[in-house]
Amino acid sequence: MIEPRTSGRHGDSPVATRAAFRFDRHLGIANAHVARAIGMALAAIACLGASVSLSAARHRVLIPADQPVALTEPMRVDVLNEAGDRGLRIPDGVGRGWCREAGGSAAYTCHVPADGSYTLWAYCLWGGVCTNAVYARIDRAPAVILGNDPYYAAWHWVRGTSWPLTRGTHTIILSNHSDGIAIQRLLLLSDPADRPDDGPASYTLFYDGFDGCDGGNIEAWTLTDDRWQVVRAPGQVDPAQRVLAGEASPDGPPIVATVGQADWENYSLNLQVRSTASGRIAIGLNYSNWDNCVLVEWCSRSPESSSARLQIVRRTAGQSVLLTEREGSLAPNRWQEVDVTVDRNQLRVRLDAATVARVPFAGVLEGPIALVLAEGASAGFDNLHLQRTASSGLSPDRNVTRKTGADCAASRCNR
Ligand SMILES: [Ca+2]
Repeated sequence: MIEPRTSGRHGDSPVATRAAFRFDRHLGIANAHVARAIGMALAAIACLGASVSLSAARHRVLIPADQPVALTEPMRVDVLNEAGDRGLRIPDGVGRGWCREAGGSAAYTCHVPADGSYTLWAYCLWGGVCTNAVYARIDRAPAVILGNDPYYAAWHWVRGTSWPLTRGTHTIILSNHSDGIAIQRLLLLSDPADRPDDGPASYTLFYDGFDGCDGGNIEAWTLTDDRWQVVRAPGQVDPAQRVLAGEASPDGPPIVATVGQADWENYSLNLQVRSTASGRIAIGLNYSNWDNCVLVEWCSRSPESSSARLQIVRRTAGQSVLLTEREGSLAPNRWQEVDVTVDRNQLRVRLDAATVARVPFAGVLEGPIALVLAEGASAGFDNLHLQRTASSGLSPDRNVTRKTGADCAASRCNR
């Protein structure tokens, strides 16, 4: 069993650049069809704050984004495509809210027909890796980030946070997180398994491609030491891509990179990994701390073992229980994709879409995750994506074109 260092600090932020957001005329045409389809599907409820009851306990509240009750620059109501659909836009280059370069907000009122927990969805168009989010809050609740998903230059639904709401009138406020964004509709759904009728949907809980315009991405992480770096990695298809790379010493302690919050739950994990030196490469799940987590570990051949193997280990109060062990390894110097999901009380690990391990698992993936390197291992990680797992068999719709995102052009915030 590998043991980590316990000290932690944030890593250096990547200097990055920022993509110009361009409204694509062809995109406008293509998405006009989607928009019209959605418009017809929702025609019965297409009025400000209108709601329909789909069953006794299932409600939808649609809020067209072009009808704010209050609006401050640089947010504006604009025509968003060649079909003439209108909505909310923050033009590109007017300032990023999260950097406090600009403000801007839009307020909407809506009527909620019954008490319940409502999930906010928004039909959005993001420009790129630096222009893919807004802040959203309702009434006096704290603002949360809506978006930060890796689907660019294509209209799609984004699943946001959920709020407990009482029957009656509420106010949703969107405010400037990133410039270069557009939103056509907001939708509150009382059933967590419900989703908008049409159009692709993103269930992103957290995404990091380490190409951040700002250094903000890596600041979400806690790194044990400077053996973790965000670097331009050889071997990526796009040489401008940055990745999180770590290099453990053969004799030193494991190095660990963690990200996540205690209230993250019910998600699946997808990431890319490229092993560049053998040793132990692990993904820590449900990572309260080193003594309390589940480890998916690839272990190289060693004096103790004649074969490379994959282990899944549950650690509870520092005690380890081996859940499964089988032969298997990561290919050297090649990007591979790892999926970890929990479904029907089984934890399943897939490598390049092939199932490589499956073990009984009570509960869900929840809380932070960790990347661990030990015994001389080095590896790069990229495109770490946590997606909310819908509770009733819904799976994330991955039909949206997944672009790597243009490099961001401006440096980080001046803070
Ligand atoms: Ca990347």
